[in-house]
Amino acid sequence: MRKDKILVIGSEGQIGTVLSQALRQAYGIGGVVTSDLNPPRSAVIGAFEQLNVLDGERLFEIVKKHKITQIYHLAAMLSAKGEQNPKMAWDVNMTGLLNVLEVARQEGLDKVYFPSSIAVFGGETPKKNTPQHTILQPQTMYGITKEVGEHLAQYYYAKHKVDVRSIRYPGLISYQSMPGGGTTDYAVEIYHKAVAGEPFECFLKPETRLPMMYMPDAVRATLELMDAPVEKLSMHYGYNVSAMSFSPSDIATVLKVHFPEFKVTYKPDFRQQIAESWVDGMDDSQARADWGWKHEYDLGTMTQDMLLNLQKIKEKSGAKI
Ligand code: NAD
Ligand code: AKB
Repeated sequence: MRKDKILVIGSEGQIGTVLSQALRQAYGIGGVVTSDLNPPRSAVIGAFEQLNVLDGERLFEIVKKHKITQIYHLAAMLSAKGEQNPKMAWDVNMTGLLNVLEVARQEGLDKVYFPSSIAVFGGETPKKNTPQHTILQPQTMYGITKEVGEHLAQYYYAKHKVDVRSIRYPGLISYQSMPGGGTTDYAVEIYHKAVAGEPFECFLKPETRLPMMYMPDAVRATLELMDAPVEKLSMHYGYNVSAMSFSPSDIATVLKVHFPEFKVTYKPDFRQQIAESWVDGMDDSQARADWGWKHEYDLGTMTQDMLLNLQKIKEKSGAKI
């Protein structure tokens, strides 16, 4: 087992639920402390600390108490919730990150992980095969906080030698946990509805293509980036990573092969405009060259795995999922 001591902030969310488990496998139960604003939804294996990341003093206390050496900072307000409360999105996403970077600087932590997003793109950003280094004109408060967060990460590395690492995740799809208020959430909900035998009303137009990734690829990307020797990394802000791009109608077509009766209707809302400001797919050659990133899952293989696991959960619970 490795000697690092990890703190996961935002461990009860869509990514935190799965990433914390993977980290415990790598670092041991005693090597990982999970934390969230909300109490844990199920029995926690290992140490858990309730934490509002805006409370810098409490964050310092936890880092000292557990002798933390690395932080995975996942707490944030995502794109759709962020547009409903932009001031709060700025506070949570920016002050939260600044508190994490300050504790890392002052306590001399080894590494920090800060997830960025395709939400940094918008406006004049090239939509197809979006380059690593390009125009960033985010159109949401969430995207603005991710772009500024990337600058802060690079600044803390250059100025204070805080080893911050970051990935621009596409929309993430998982069966273990539900998404927390983003624009790509439909791509998780649609699987749940199909398996439950219920119709699905999509909040995006059928032809809206977005970059997406299956959670096992996202977790592996995160761990591989965090494990990469620092001298291999050409930057300390968001790496583009790609796996697949699809639209609601593409995924509906694939699901209808498995559930011929499955009904999907479309009622676009304010999230349509957010989705239209994002890109279609990213050029991730820098991540591939620097730390050997390579995706595994496409829409077909992800769908097989999602359906298998959701069916198992449904059978186990004996109820609707
Ligand atoms: P989520 O909304 O599912 O989870 C976020 C967690 O943070 C929640 O458990 C919430 O309770 C917690 N939290 C919120 N405010 C907090 C605070 N003040 N203090 C402590 N905890 C707080 O989000 P997620 O999908 O797991 O995303 C994690 C990170 O990855 C975020 O930074 C997000 O921007 C980024 N990301 C996610 C996706 C995706 O598709 N899920 C894509 C791109 C980037
Ligand atoms: C969202 O839709 O807000 C997130 C993201 C792509 O950052 N899933």
